[in-house]
Amino acid sequence: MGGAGMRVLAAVLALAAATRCAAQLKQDYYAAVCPNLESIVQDAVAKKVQETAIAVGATIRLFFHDCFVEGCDASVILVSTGNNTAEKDHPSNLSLAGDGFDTVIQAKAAVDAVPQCANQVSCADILALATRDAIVLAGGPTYPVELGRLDGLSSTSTSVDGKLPPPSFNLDQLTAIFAANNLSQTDMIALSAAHTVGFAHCGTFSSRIQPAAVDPTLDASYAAELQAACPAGVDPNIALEIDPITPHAFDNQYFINLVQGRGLFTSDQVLFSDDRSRPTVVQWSQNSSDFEQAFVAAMTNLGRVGVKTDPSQGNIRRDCAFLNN
Ligand code: HEM
Ligand SMILES: *[C@@H]1O[C@H](CO)[C@@H](O)[C@H](O)[C@H]1NC(C)=O
Ligand SMILES: *[C@@H]1O[C@H](CO)[C@@H](O)[C@H](O)[C@H]1NC(C)=O
Ligand SMILES: *[C@@H]1O[C@H](CO)[C@@H](O)[C@H](O)[C@H]1NC(C)=O
Ligand SMILES: CC(=O)N[C@H]1CO[C@H](CO)[C@@H](O)[C@@H]1O
Repeated sequence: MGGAGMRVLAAVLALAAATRCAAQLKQDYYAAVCPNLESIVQDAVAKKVQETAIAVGATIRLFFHDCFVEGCDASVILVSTGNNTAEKDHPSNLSLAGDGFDTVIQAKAAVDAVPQCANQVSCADILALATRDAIVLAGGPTYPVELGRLDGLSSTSTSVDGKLPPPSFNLDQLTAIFAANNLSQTDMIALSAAHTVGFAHCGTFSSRIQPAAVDPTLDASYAAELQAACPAGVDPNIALEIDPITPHAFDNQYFINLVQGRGLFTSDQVLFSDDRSRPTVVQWSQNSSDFEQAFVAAMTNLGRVGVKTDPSQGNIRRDCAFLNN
């Protein structure tokens, strides 16, 4: 075959591969092996959230970190071993709350307790389902979850470097790191609204509230509240609600806060400060159904990032925290 023919063939194969990858996740992936999967996971997540509402934010953030490092493959759940420091022990794991991990462990145990389902469902898919269920339990929109992800075969601390956005990022940096994950700027703005629930430690925003140089994009009275709550600046033991107005509700209050100069991180407030994203923030602050529609689309896209569907790339872990041996 000539060079041109090769190139055409390569292009056709690449297209076929891309199409196949996108098409391989499907809602009813486990219909035959575990028909009640959705309700089993939902019940387990509801039980966990009833025990501690902290599990809501913790689970949602865990899913985000999983997908942005090596794809949505539950690699973030693996623990470090004698030979290997895992993703979760990277310094920027910064406080991935233990209740997120436990939500997945509990849901996995509930799935495996049903003989038909035992060891049939990946931890990556259980995390994707649990995230949706946590959002719904907090009053957010429901959406169908695509399934069929395999669990990854490795997890290394070094693979986290540069993959997660720090709270100091500006709009261009945020847009670029989401684009690297096939997510649009609109997806990025919508997904940032996950900060409508959950907690943040003082050190993640302390640079914005230095008495000598308070970030001018921050509302003055909110800045004073934050200074009072984080007097020493970076006390690692203090965490505040990211959305103090409706901290437990998954709603569009996040965008209302941004319009009022009450975004907690630089990366939150910049979505309003920057002319290019402000119209979207204003729109979603005024229309929660428009926000919910964009959020559902963005979560679906997030759930497709780097997924592994070929048996050479992954498997179904028996214990989410350990590789099968
Ligand atoms: C846009 C860039 C993002 C940045 C810079 C960012 C940064 C952060 C930081 C610094 C924290 C506080 C961690 C702590 O101090 O404990 C946090 C918490 C959180 N983030 Fe993000 N995040 C981003 C996007 C996302 C996305 C896309 C999601 C999910 C869709 C998400 C969900 C959460 C949740 C739910 C919490 C609260 C966690 C808890 O209560 O345990 N974040 N984020
Ligand atoms: C560590 O590596 C050694 C040699 O490569 C191997 O024999 C051992 O099983 C590994 N231990 C763990 C806990 O992975
Ligand atoms: C929100 O936008 C939709 C169209 O996307 C419109 O049908 C609806 O009336 C709007 N709701 C509010 C409260 O403005
Ligand atoms: C982004 O999409 C392209 C084309 O579908 C795909 O080849 C690539 O693996 C995707 N990247 C991620 C991080 O999912
Ligand atoms: C929850 C968790 O795994 N936290 C770890 C994050 O990383 C630091 C530093 O590497 C560890 O000390 C934490 O235990």
